[in-house]
Amino acid sequence: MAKSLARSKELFSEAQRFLPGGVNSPVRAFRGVGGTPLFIEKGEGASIWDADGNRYIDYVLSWGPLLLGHAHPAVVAALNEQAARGTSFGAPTTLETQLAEVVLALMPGLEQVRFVNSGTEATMSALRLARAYSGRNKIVKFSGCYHGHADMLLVQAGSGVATLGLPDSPGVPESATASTLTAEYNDLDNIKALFAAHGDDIAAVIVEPVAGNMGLVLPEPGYLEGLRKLTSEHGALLIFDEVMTGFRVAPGGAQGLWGIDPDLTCLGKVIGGGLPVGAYAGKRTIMQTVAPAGPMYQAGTLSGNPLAMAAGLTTLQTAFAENTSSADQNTAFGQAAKLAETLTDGMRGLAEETGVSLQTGSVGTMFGCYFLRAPGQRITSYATAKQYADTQRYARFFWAMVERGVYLAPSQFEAGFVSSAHGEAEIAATLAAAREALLLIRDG
Ligand code: KE4
Repeated sequence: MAKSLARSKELFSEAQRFLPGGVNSPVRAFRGVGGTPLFIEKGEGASIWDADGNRYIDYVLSWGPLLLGHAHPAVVAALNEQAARGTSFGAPTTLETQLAEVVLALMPGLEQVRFVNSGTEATMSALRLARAYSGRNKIVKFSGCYHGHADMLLVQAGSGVATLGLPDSPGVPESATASTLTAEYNDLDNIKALFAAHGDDIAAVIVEPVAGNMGLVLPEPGYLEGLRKLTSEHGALLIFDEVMTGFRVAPGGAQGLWGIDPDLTCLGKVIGGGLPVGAYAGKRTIMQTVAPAGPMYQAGTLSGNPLAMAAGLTTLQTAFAENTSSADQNTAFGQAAKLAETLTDGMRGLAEETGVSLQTGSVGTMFGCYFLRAPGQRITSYATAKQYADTQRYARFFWAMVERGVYLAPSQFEAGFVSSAHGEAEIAATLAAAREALLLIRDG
């Protein structure tokens, strides 16, 4: 029986009176899949409930932050306890030191960290730091990679901008992007040519080590190592934007998974456990450039906010604590990663069974699922994502899954996430729904 979404429709038209597009972030408006966005009223564990009371298994998880799922008791308790002691002081608290210690312990290549309030602030500040430290101006990003909405980065961004078809946004002055070079992801020759032309003036290369904003695209074997070698040879800093991949693809992020040592790392999402946080981190010699230790200015009223620190600290401590109760000494993270693999293995089996062409895979607790226009196509970059991804078919699949109680990213150019609150039952129910949905869109 079709789900009633009447209340979401009402709330959306009311929201549009007060908020541009009725939302506070474009991708939430469902332009990538059409129809009315679901207004969510509650989340608990792996589930969310919309304003009409419909329940869904959630694979968006606030776009990655909720590694433990919604309203995890330990996170809620930590927030309640801290709130009762005060929500913000604008002064140092030991919570910031504690979270920094845990982050640096999980990512041993990092020596110092600065907390900010979003991933956008993290990448914007890391690039300013790279320019301040190197004395150079140019920066390099990759088509299809998204690093937040700072002016200098809104050129051929992935994610929301790709979905909205805005290759670069109005309001971004030429001067802001004049020093931003764009290269092709997974193409070492392309960036080598760029360095040959501009090498001495490139301050930094910023990259999503696993691309999650054009759908899920893994680095080709040797690609990240190639970027590391090239940037070192030319004296440019390598910045890993691990806002999404940090503590999601592996306990030590992509840098831990593949043993790459970037000069700077951007973090966000998981380290805030659902509260607004971002961070940029790196070698002490570089981070000592940041005010007040050094001359590079960056500041924030709510940076290191006690509530966000408490939620992030509890999330990381809970996710990576050895689960001594289970025989296989698993961690909550390890369980979620196993389920992501089970999900995408299952999707590959369903693609075989139904004859629908999919490109699907997982890295740790992150996964992707492209609907391909024809069998045998392989998406390895933004150009191939735009060429091969069947966004119409994805949209039909998305709504067929909503109908069956599963909430996926409302855009083909996004990644999905599993939490430690998901279990075998959720994965089995999701695959059963996917089988029906694939048969429906195959024949429909
Ligand atoms: P925020 O400013 O949205 O906290 O972080 C920006 C950002 C930076 N770097 C990476 C790799 C990111 O994925 C993001 C933000 N991710 C999107 C999801 N594709 C956030 C969702 C949204 O824009 O509403």
